[in-house]
Amino acid sequence: MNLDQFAGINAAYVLELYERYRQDPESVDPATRDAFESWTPSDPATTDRTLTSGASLHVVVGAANLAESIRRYGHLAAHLDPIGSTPIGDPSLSPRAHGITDDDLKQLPAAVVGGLVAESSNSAFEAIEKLRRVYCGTTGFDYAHVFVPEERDWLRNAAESGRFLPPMDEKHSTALLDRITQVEVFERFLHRTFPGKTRFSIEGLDVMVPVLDEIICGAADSGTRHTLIGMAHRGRLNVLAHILQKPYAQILAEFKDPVNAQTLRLDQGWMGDVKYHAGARAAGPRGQMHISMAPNPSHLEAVNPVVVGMARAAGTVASAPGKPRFEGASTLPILIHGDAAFPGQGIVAETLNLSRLAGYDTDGTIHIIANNQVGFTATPAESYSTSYASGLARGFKIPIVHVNADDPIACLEAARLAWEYRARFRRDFLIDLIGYRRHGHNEGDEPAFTQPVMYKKVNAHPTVRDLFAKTLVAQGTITAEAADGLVKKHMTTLEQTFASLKPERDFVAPIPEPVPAGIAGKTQTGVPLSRLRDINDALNASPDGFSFHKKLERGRERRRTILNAPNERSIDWATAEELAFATVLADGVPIRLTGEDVERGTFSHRHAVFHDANTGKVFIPLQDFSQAKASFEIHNSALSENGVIGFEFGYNIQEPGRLVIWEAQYGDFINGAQVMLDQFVTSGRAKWGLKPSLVFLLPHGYEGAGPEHSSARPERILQAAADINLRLINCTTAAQYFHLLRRQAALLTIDPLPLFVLTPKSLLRNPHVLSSPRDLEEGRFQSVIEDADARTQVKGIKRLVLCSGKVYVDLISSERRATATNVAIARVEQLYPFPKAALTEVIEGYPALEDVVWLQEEPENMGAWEFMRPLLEELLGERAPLRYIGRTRSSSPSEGSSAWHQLNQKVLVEQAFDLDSHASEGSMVLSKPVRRLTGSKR
Ligand SMILES: Cc1ncc(C[n+]2csc(CCOP(=O)(O)OP(=O)(O)O)c2C)c(N)n1
Repeated sequence: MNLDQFAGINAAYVLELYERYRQDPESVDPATRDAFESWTPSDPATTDRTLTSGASLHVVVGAANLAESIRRYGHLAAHLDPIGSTPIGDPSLSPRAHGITDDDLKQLPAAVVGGLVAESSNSAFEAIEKLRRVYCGTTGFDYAHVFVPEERDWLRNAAESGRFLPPMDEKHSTALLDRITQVEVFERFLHRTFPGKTRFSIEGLDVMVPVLDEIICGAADSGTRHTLIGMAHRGRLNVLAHILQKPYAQILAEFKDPVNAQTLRLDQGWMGDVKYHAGARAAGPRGQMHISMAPNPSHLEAVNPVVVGMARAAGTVASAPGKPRFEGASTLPILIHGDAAFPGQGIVAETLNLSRLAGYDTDGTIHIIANNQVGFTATPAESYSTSYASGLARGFKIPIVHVNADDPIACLEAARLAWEYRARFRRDFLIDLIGYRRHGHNEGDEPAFTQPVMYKKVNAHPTVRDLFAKTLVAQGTITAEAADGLVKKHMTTLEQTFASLKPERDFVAPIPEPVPAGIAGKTQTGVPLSRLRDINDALNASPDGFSFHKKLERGRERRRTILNAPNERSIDWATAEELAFATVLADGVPIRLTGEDVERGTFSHRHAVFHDANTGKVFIPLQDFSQAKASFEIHNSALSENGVIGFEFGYNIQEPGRLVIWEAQYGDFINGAQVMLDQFVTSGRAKWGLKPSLVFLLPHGYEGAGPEHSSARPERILQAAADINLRLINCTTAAQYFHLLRRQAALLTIDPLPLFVLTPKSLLRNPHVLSSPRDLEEGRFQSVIEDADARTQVKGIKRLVLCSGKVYVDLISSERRATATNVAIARVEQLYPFPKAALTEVIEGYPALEDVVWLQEEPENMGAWEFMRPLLEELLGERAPLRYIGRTRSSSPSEGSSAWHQLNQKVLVEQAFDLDSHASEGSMVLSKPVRRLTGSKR
């Protein structure tokens, strides 16, 4: 190849490659390496090799590199800070760094710079100047990390063409000024009327509202039906008022916080929440769109996966059998982040990681960092290790636009670009909206204690409305009087609303409907055997030409006849689950099941997804049987708990008519999602009137696997249990599980509650959990299962052992069981709501009780004991003393050694049957009478 034949930009490129090759021959591909080995370029400094334009090569290379540097690093020199800090800049942005001068550029054709700016320029100098205006003005386009060439080209073109700049004729400019005025006046009014009251004002980032207008209008014009917004405290009231159209009267009434409204709420077990956490729903522009703001807790960024899950649900069509259909264009999630919280909170990364995964993708979330350059009192240097607050998004290849919040036109351009990019590429986009915080963290806070220099500048800085009004007046677009008139107009509206306010009338709290009593216990969940058989046949029919793994084929063979003998205990846990799912689908309720490795099941028991042994092709029986009337979806999740539980919670509350199930790998790992459980799942009803019905399958049980693979921490769930806000189940038979799942599906619309199920590990294959087909046909979920063997000799029973879950099987498998005829064992299958009536009936069935034992595998300070104790004491009264048998108090949930576990487990079982001896030498098991707690009624 004759390398000297290249000219212009091509020559520059060849020289650049050559330079790379000289420094590291391995850095170029082998063909290029071969060509360079036999080539010596002329020295541009001495030989003046000319291009077709007559310029020397090194000037062309310099110009091309300068243009590339501006496109890549121009944002570092952009004027992004409204209060005027100096941009850090970058040496590569000056011609000198590339060995050229402005005069050199003036001699070069614009084509060297490339792109749209070149087409309208007479020289490279002119084109470079235009690039500087684009990349180093008040917008910093930061997209070089986007690896998809088509996207990068589109972004470059979008930035350099200016085609997303908003129209700024008189009508549009005035409308924008009016909107910014409305935003500012609302805050000024609240500041004046409720001095010192916390409102987390938007001031300094006022343009966030018109930015949202622009995105939402873009979406509405494209037919989006749902916009779902998640945001923290900053600017929330303003967004609620102006984007969600929450009436001023309602917001002002909340500031008044009327006492009688509070009383009303408490009477109903309804606690409510502070005003800057509440959500809202509204019809959007053009009427066809719904805009929702999810309620969120103080825990910053925790709402992110919830909103994304809501968007996924809103865009999913689940009413037809098979795989559900996701229509991304119908739904738009918008997340507004804090500049300290975005880089600081891990949930942000967990949520971003979901953005491109099947089953979680929303066709793009638009992110806005409400960047006021301070986090409470912490500086950016104290808050993040990345160059920008948005740094994390780069790793996810999300295009970023940093923009100065004092330039409303640049901000609207960013918003329009964000929407168009999202619509076209169906991926996330981030606007880093850089402003300042007008007051302290809240309005009563003194920011000058910690940021004295910054606040000298802020206090002297005009508002964005002032600045924009001045610009429009100077341009002659509007008169100063007309600009002032806008302020008066909005102030008058607020003053009049306040004057006619009746807080007791205007205070609107979404009081949840009372929980219907007793429905759950009466729900019929049996399925006729003939129907079960039809469905089972359909599930086990093999698709033509599909090769199952040999072992799995054998399992399917067995499954084909599993319902043949109605009274034979043939139904195992996995079969019960699949039949429950299939019958729920046949009843027309869609199902979504997710979690780590759920498709196969952690314990290789589920096999909801088969892989052809030869081709790897996938077959999902629950998506492919004729009786189904609704969709089934199942996804192995990312390795996350907090993020994915938040997502499923959001999905669930958005589409409450679907059965949404999340399974933990081991129940223990749910504590990684404690924020989601505490802040959303268990308290969402009391705080915001939400009615979640998310199902958690939590493998639980002491089997010697160690402290991190034993306990799903039921004590934490029970600690959060009050006002009938959840159900906690630890069931012991396949039929119970079948009825439980079917009951949950039946209650979704009439008595929804989150359902926590402590699920088995070893019991998955234990004959003791097997049920008969008849049990599926006739039974229903039982909150307590009494001792069927002991019923015949009730008068001889001296001890009633109450226990829950797998330990029951340990007890009945013991050889002591046969001889201990004076001990009855009842299983508490439902831990919450406390099954008072069922337990009373069991206890009353034994007239000669000498004690009642609560027996558990968990240490005394864990498991259900501390929750059960006062309830059992109250129930027992003077009838019989209460005894505790279980492990002693411990800081770790279980032994780290299998041998030690077995020893303790053996003693535990022996103690249950041993009415006299309480010594447990060498073990950590305790059998102790319980001294009555005084006044411990619940
Ligand atoms: C998870 C969590 N940790 C701590 C806090 C306490 N807190 C409330 S606001 C705040 C600062 C947030 O800064 P930033 O993200 O920049 O948002 P800004 O308030 O400046 O808008 C902190 C630390 C919280 N609410 N949530």
